[in-house]
Amino acid sequence: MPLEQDLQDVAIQIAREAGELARRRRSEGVMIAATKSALADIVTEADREVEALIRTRLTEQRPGDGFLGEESGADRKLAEGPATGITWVVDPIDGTVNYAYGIPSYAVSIAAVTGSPEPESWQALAAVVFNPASGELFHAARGHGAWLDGERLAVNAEPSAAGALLATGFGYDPATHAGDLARVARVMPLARDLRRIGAASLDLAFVAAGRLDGYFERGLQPWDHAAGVLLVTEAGGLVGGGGPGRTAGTPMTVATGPALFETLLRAALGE
Ligand code: LIP
Repeated sequence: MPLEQDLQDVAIQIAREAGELARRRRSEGVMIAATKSALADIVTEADREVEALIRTRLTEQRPGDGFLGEESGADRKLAEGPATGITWVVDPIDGTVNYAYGIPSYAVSIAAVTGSPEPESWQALAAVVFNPASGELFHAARGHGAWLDGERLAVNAEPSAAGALLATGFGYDPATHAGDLARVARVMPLARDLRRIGAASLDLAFVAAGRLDGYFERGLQPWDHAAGVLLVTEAGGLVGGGGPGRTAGTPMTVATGPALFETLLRAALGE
């Protein structure tokens, strides 16, 4: 079996177990453990517990790989470069605020990347985005397509004449909101409507599935977009942003079908 598909299978199995734990903890009641970059940037006990489970399973099944997780950061191996050249980039519960409020739009996001652990230069080989509340598991292996429940996914080639159905998000730092709202005002002329789903991994999965024509957001961290980006590109979409060489990353992430890409990227970047 090609490495990409082997890694995808490992990620699918672990995402299912991790998602089940997240869903169970949700039903038992959510404990806020701490706040991070801002008062609104919360971490729950479940975020930490689910990440620890994923890390344990990966160490059991893929001992030589590196790990970059939202809640536990990079491990020692990253600095030296993982023996296998593979790094797992993990967001245990993407959409933590949705999770805390009981909105069933959150996901376990797991990606296997190779090359340097910098989003600008890594190459994603396998990806899983699993929403345990809906039971939907989106997955992709590089060169083998993006899938949901056995259906091959494809982005919308171009939006309808009514305009594009777009999604976006806002960071936790209130000081960034005015700029984000100005960006929305620049983009709205392209849109038939806007969605704020609250989890970048699901926004990207929905672009891959053709449920959205496009998505744009400033301020994403590597674990927010690592898996979703491979879903979009394996579904025939384009991803870019404000990073070096217009790569996706914290400055800006844009994902759409081919027809809308340049227009949305320019509007999002204010070019
Ligand atoms: C969230 C992203 C979302 C963004 C939020 C937050 P988290 O990630 O998925 O797109 O708008 O500000 O970054 O914190 O739930 O893992």
